Amino acid sequence: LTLLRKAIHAIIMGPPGSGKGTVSARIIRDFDMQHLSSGDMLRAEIAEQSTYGTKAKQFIEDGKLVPDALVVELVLSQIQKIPTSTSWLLDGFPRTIEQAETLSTKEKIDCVINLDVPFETIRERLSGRWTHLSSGRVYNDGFNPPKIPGVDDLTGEPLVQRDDDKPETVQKRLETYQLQTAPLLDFYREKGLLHSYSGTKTDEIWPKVKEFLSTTIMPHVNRSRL
Ligand code: G5P
Ligand code: MG
Repeated sequence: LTLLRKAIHAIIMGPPGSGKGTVSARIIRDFDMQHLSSGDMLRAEIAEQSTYGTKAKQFIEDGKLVPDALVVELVLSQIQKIPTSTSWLLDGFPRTIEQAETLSTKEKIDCVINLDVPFETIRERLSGRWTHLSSGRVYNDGFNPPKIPGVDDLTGEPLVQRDDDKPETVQKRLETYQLQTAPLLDFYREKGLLHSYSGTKTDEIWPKVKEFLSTTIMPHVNRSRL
């Protein structure tokens, strides 16, 4: 089966805890796309104690954004490693108008998926989140618990609670989002790229995202369930 298809460049946006990681995992399961999460990249840099990581750590712990120059360099260098024929999905980047403008000078963006989830729902969720740091896989006590508590399903490695999931840091992250990232919605709406999905449950949002993407990208054969 050979199909002529063009690589798609997509962005997934939404407040902290809106389900970007969860929806991204479903997207890459069902579609041929590479997932690039700026948060996962930064946490990997911190774990390696690299120069980037050392600079970024305190901002993340304070619920603030890491400076634009640092994140832009990190994310663009990862995008440049992806073959031009491969579709990609950016998660958590861009997060400021300046980041979006720099990105648009380097890469063409085809669509922006926005997860519009109420802050109240988010505060509840993040207190029960468990993360496998090296892969970025996320679990939740109620919603999708790991098979064995505290252990990643695929690797058997331990799960951790992110340092920035403390309630006071979550509140700060939501404020940062409102102030610095929400204005991006208009930026992409004006370009006609924004596809926004509102709800309190990923299982209700996901079928709509999937339907939209199916009009743009070929799903994997026989894997499009769940
Ligand atoms: P991150 O890593 O990008 P955030 O804050 O944008 O972090 P986060 O917290 O990773 O976003 P998410 O990916 O949107 O959230 O959500 P998720 O992990 O999939 O879901 C959250 C929880 O809810 C999980 O436990 C999941 O299982 C559960 N869940 C999902 N759906 C449901 C549901 O329907 N029901 C229930 N009950 N639960 C559900 O960025 C971290 C930091 O890095 C820096 C910043 O400091 C940032 O704060 N950073 C940047 N700084 C500057 N510029 C950038 N571009 C930066 N990118 C990262
Ligand atoms: Mg995430």
